Amino acid sequence: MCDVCGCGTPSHEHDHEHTHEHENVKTVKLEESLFKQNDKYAEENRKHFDEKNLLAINLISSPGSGKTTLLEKTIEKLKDEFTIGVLEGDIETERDAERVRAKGAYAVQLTTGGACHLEAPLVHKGFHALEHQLEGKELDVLFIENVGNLVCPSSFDLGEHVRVVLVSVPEGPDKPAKYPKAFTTSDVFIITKIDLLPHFDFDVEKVKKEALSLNPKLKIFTISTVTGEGLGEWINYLKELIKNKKGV
Ligand SMILES: Nc1nc2c(ncn2[C@@H]2O[C@H](COP(=O)(O)OP(=O)(O)OP(=O)(O)O)[C@@H](O)[C@H]2O)c(=O)[nH]1
Ligand SMILES: [Mg+2]
Repeated sequence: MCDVCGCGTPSHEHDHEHTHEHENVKTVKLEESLFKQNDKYAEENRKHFDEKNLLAINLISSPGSGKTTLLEKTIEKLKDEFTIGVLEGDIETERDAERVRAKGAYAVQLTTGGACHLEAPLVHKGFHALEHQLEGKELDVLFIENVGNLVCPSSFDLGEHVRVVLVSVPEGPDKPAKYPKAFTTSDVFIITKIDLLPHFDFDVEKVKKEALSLNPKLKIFTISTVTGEGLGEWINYLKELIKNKKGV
């Protein structure tokens, strides 16, 4: 069960009618304290990353939008120049961590056991576990792949420097309008699977415009990991950010 949004909680059925104001009050207080606890850890994480001149990037999207595939391609392109760490958030399995390890990144799988988003304390723990793998090396960049979900991850600061939201062409053009918080809290928006544009009714310019109307500061990329289109711009952008963070 997800502690915050309660997904997976059995439904609260009655054969009588009454309100639950007392329960609502408790829920609000619990949520406030969970967010406070999360923010405290997020700040600690960010401080820790800053001390190490390490760039941290949080990737959020619906399941299957192409987060791990983009990471695989990104690692291939950056691994000769930079030391890369990945924290892989999933409800179950080690599969995504195995995929990125196979490309040359250090990786730790964070399994939430049901929760639909990552929280800062788990990232804190995962980062220390990752440091144990490094054998004296220093990471240059840390990617955090959030649990596939376009709603809850937007509410949790993990201590990242850059938040990236991805939407794939088959998901449809209405995602910015329907899930605005994912866009208002992100720095970068990537439209993925653009090789599939000929098969879907997806007007890229209209989607970009809608996303920018929610957040004019969004940096936007359009990428296909199949054809490689747009990958170069993304890689150049990352290289610049990593170098700035390292101060070189
Ligand atoms: N056609 C096409 N398929 C893609 C592209 N990128 C990823 N895919 C496919 O999309 C599917 C899901 O990709 P993943 O990278 O596993 O997606 P994800 O966002 O990591 O999924 P979760 O971790 O489950 O949330 C896979 O079958 C990929 O091969 C792309 O650019 N074009
Ligand atoms: Mg994945």
